[in-house]
Amino acid sequence: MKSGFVSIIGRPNVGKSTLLNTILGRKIAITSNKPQTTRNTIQGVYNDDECQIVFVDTPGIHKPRNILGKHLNKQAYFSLEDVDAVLFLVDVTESLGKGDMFVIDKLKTINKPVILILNKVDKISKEKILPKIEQYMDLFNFTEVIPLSALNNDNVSCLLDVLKKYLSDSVKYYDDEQITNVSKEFIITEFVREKVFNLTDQEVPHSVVCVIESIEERDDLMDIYVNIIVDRENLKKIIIGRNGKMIKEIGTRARKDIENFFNKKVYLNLFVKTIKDWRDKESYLSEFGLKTE
Ligand SMILES: Nc1nc2c(ncn2[C@@H]2O[C@H](COP(=O)(O)OP(=O)(O)OP(=O)(O)O)[C@@H](O)[C@H]2O)c(=O)[nH]1
Ligand SMILES: [Mg+2]
Repeated sequence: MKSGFVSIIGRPNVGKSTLLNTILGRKIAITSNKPQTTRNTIQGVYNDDECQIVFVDTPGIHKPRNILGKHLNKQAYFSLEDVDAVLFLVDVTESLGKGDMFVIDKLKTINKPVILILNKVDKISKEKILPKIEQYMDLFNFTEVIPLSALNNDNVSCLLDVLKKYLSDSVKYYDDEQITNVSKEFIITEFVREKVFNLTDQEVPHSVVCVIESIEERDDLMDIYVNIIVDRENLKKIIIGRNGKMIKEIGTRARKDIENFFNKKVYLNLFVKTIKDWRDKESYLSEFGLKTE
């Protein structure tokens, strides 16, 4: 039995969380077509007969323009410590640019095997992949290069095989049935936040924080109350939608994910509040790496 930690890093929106979910065969990390979806590092545990690999999904690394940006990068950088290997994910449909250089500069400061993952190969023709690999290899000495499609689960098993040779330990960090380190509360609020990301426009989701009010559990039933906190009154209106249509859709979709995850029947009650009406300003601000004065 071999075991180890592997960090998944890269620019925002390249498919890091999608890859984690595909590897685990279960959805634990939220995904969206908007950058900066992931705000916290999340560990996902992969087990097979030969190994246990703890994957660390991270917020996308980018040139920070504000305190939230710095906060997200810091978490991603932190994940580079104490891991056996690093997966550097790139979106093969995007051209290599300043954003990649920003991450590669960081990779140069760590002394770890880094595997280049060219993700989203389902979106381009095969002949275009090789020149991409050459471009990246000119910039950094990646120990391996693996093209794959996280979304279509294409070539992901090859990545798992390759990773086995990098595992340095032989202890199990997690019990077989435990698939993540994050709490029940975190998973629930993330599923709600994901629906806000997926159903609203660009400006809305980035100021959203979801907080559990209460969870009551009886037998195979969960009664859950979640507050959706935003920083402006007009965002509250957008999230509620005309005649409550939007909040209803967010609730229906989030409930399905929560039911699937916990395998229980769920009653999900959502409330939208603005930060000025919210009792716990500190927890809202800390999501963005901010503090109250
Ligand atoms: N076509 C295609 N789309 C993909 C693939 N992998 C991910 N995506 C899409 O890319 C978008 C971003 O995926 P995420 O997994 O949220 O990306 P991320 O790197 O975790 O993003 P951040 O958390 O914001 O840093 C989503 O719309 C995914 O469905 C892939 O292999 N092929
Ligand atoms: Mg993500």
